[in-house]
Amino acid sequence: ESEVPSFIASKVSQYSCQRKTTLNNYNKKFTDAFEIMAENYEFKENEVFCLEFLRAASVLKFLQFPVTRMKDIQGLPCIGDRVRDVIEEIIEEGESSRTKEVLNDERYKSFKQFTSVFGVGVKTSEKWYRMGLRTLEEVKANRTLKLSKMQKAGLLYYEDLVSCVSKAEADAVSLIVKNTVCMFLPDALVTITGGFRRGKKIGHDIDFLVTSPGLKEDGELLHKGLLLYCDIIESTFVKEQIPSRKVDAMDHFQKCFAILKLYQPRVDNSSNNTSRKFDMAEVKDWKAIRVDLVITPFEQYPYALLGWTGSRQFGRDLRRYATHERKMILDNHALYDRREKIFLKAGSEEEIFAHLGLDYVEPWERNA
Ligand code: DGT
Ligand code: MG
Repeated sequence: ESEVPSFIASKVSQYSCQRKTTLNNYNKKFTDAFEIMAENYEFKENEVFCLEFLRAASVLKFLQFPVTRMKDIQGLPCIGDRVRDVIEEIIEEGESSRTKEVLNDERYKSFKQFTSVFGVGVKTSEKWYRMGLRTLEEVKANRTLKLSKMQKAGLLYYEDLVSCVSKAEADAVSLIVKNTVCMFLPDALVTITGGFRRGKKIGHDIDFLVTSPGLKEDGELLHKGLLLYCDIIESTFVKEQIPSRKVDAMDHFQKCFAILKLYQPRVDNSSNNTSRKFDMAEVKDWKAIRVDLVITPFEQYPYALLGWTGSRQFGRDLRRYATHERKMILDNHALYDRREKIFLKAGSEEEIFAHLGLDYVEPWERNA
């Protein structure tokens, strides 16, 4: 047949925004290990080592074949010595002793539990760990802790929230959100972003972007009732604000980290009709679901869409690429050309890629 382009490791870009990464991962064995290592460094607030493992994971997710020999990774970018050691051990032993150590580490195990609660990050986990707390049971039993509203909600709906969101649930919530938003804002554009837009079948939350051609500066949309728990962050965007250079900076949109009550038809597993009446009263017929709603001005919508579609690594690399290769600054609101001292307008994601001189990458190819 015609020429199959042979794979040249040294031609692989160090930026994931110049690679196409689908959900088809041939190297899960390695990337799972890297992600555990990265998470442990995140818990230790060692950003450099954390990013090193996340970048390496992203490169291996891109490969169209499973790595079986050290020769397979020769010439690839973002594979430092620490990463190489883990790969070597997995190839030889089938697993990594470093990763196993992390999984058995008391601090890692506690942080993993603590951060699984909505509203609890590394900072809070650190505080609890220093207080001698080790498990969520201990956290719940501790009467002296001052929990935020968000954390209280996180614990109250914990079981529902840790069980992931399915695509079917995302579609159901999407209908509800669209219908509700359209009651207040008839010409609204409501788009699912995050992992579901990248084609994932499960997620930890559902991310939505809301805009409309006539959207006022501060939509009062979020201040109307629909949510079980809602932490509304008001917009802090200032017009013509130069994008932030920080790769992981939060954006300035009005947004809401919410928990939505999704009513679900009950699945009746009991064949025993006598117990049924009793069960029906007990069974909860809804599930708590984490939803992020982001409200954006119409002109910023393509930038917000690109930023919120992710993946996180893809977004980081887009910004890093803009800064280092184009002397531009990209964030979720705008793209600023530092040489020309102008903001580059865009009506679609395609136009943003074009401004950056990048080939367009489809959402399902952004699973870096
Ligand atoms: P998931 O929900 O765990 O299945 O995976 P994703 O990819 O949907 O991740 P998620 O929901 O945490 O965030 C969606 C995207 O939005 C993520 O890829 C990057 C972006 N994003 C979320 N939060 C922030 C933030 O605080 N700052 C910035 N710059 N971007 C964010
Ligand atoms: Mg998400």
